[in-house]
Formats: sequence, structure tokens, C-alpha cells
Amino acid sequence: MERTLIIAKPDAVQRGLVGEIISRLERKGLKLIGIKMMGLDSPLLQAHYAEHIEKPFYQDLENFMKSSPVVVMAWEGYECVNSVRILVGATNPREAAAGTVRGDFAIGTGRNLIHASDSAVSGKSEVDRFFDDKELFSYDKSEYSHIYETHERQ
Ligand code: IDP
Ligand code: MG
Repeated sequence: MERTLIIAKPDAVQRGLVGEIISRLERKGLKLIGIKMMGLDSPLLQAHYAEHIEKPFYQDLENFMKSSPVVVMAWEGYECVNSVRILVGATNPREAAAGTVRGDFAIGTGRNLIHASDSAVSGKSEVDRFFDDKELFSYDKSEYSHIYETHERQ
């Protein structure tokens, strides 16, 4: 099944919104397959945000992402990358829909609480970047028959 990397950013940790983020993904029906608290360093952030390194906001972004521990998670589910991006909301929280994490809880683009992978390919590569195999768990979730049609959980 598809995987997505979620980071509860330093603002989510500082504002006590980690549980809220986890709860929203749990209630959606997604499966948590890995979770840990980390302090991010420059090499990891430069790899993770490689597409943004040349942009004017990059240094502020890197400094911010190093300013506090973060909670990194791997989630799994049918077409979960797109589902989670919809739950997360637009990058600019002032344009994010009400009901999304960013729309409900954030204002500044550089303080938008959460990272979520933006494609199935990046979901796989980002999960592999942040987690060792032994930190990822494969298990049956008893509620699956009430969340998925049979063909969706193959
Ligand atoms: P995403 O997190 O919604 O995928 P990206 O465009 O990939 O958004 O940008 C990565 C992160 O960089 C954003 O979540 C935000 O924290 C930061 N960022 C993006 N654009 C800006 C900006 O214009 N000003 C400040 N920070 C920005
Ligand atoms: Mg992005």
C-alpha cells in the first residue's frame, strides 16, 4: 500500500498539536507504521527539502526545522498521499480550507505545522530517508474491513 511521511514540525510540538494531527490521521482510517521524535540536522533537511534549497525562504525554513524536536511518522493506506494532502491543506495556511490541519490551526506559511509527502514516489523515498526497516511495522488492522472495499486493501 502507498506510504506517506508526516512530520509534526517544531510549531506543532511547541503548540501541543501533535496529538491533534495523529488523531485526524487515525480517524481517517490510515495505519501508523512508524513514529519517533527526532532533532533534524542540516544534511537531513537539505536532502528532504532539496527542491527548495535555492529559494529565498530556505535558510529560515532550515533554521526553523532545527529549532525544536519534531515527531516523524510513516503512515500507510490506499492512495494515502493524496488523502493526507487534502487533510493537511494548502501550503499557505491563510488559503487552506477550514477543516484542514493548516486551515484550522495555522496562519504563517513558514509555521504551517506539518509536512506531508506530495506524491507516491516521494512518500516511499521520504519514508526510507527517515526510517530504518526495523523501525517500520507490518501488522493487521482489525478495522480494515470497515474502512476498505476488498480490492482497495490488496
Ligand atoms: P508543502 O509543505 O505544502 O509541500 P512546499 O512548497 O513543499 O510546501 O514547501 C515546503 C515548506 O517550505 C512549506 O511547508 C513551508 O514550511 C515552507 N515554505 C514554502 N513556501 C514558503 C514561503 O513562501 N515562505 C516561507 N516558507 C515557505
Ligand atoms: Mg512539499
